[in-house]
Amino acid sequence: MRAQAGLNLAYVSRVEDARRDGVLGIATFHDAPAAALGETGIPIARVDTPVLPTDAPLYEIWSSEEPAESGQQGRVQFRRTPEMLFGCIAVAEQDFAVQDANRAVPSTLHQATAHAYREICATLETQGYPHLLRIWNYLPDINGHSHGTERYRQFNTARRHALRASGRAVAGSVPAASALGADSESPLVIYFLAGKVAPAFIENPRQVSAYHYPRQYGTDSPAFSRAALLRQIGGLTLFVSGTASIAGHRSLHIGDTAAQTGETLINIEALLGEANRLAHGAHFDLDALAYKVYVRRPSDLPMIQAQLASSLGRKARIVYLRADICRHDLLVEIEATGMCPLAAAA
Ligand code: 3EB
Repeated sequence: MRAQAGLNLAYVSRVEDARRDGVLGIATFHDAPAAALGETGIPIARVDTPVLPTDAPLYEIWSSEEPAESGQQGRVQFRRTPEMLFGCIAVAEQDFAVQDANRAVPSTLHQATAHAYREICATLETQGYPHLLRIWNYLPDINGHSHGTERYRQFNTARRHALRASGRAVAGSVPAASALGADSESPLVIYFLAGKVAPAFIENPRQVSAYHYPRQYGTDSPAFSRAALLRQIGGLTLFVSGTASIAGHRSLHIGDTAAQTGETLINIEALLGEANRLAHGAHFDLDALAYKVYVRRPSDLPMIQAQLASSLGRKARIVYLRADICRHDLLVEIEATGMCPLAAAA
């Protein structure tokens, strides 16, 4: 009998395949007809990033064999099992005050981010899932500027302050994450997985930890880990954060998408090496992960596809999205998830 990893991930393009048993939460991309999913109480994060190459519908489905129930706290919609909680929140910047002539009001993105993170932390606290494992952040106009700074940096400041104000770590025990641009008309959309037990947080020996990036990348460093490894009774789940062509803290291969893709794969391999040292008996292979690839310029897609096909083989599951990446000089970013069932103890 095949042991279940405890948590499952599928990328599907047909809504019928999204209506399966045990679904904890769904992310849809661009115009996936989420209405067809019906009034199921399952949290759905609606992310506005076009699917490449043809803008076909795409559903990212997180599921589990455990009994689950849905709920809502503030603006956070969630579904939880005895072990895990999937949640999502969408916050429109228009909901927040713009400028006050007499006071320096933070940007609307700062306010929306702070609000979202405070609500997420409050939900985890109240529902009893203290460990944030993995979080996906989609910010409209991520490379835009206002208030004298880039919007991604505003997001970093607000995320860091809100985590700290909620009594949480901003370095070390911080979740695996992705932070990408979404359509400029989109709200801030965040979805996440949290658990009752802490994962192992993994850093990349080739990279400075993002939470220790020097100030040239912003006054407040990004609060995320390079990967998180969750151990459940049925198996291990590895969450690899959005990974790019960065060594040390510098972006490499400026303007060269193929070289950036290669460097990114080297970074993911380095993370797999770290994960496998911690996985005791289980093993994650590069070609057995599920990949989500963010492409800044759609015209680069064929080259990236060809390169990943030759590096990862045909077994790897890969989906592609059009998205801006948080540094203007990065052309591609890749996140990944691995599931490794453990044999049930005799
Ligand atoms: C990097 O390595 C690329 O701010 O949550 C990747 C994953 C990146 C997550 C985040 C940012 C984030 O710095 C950018």
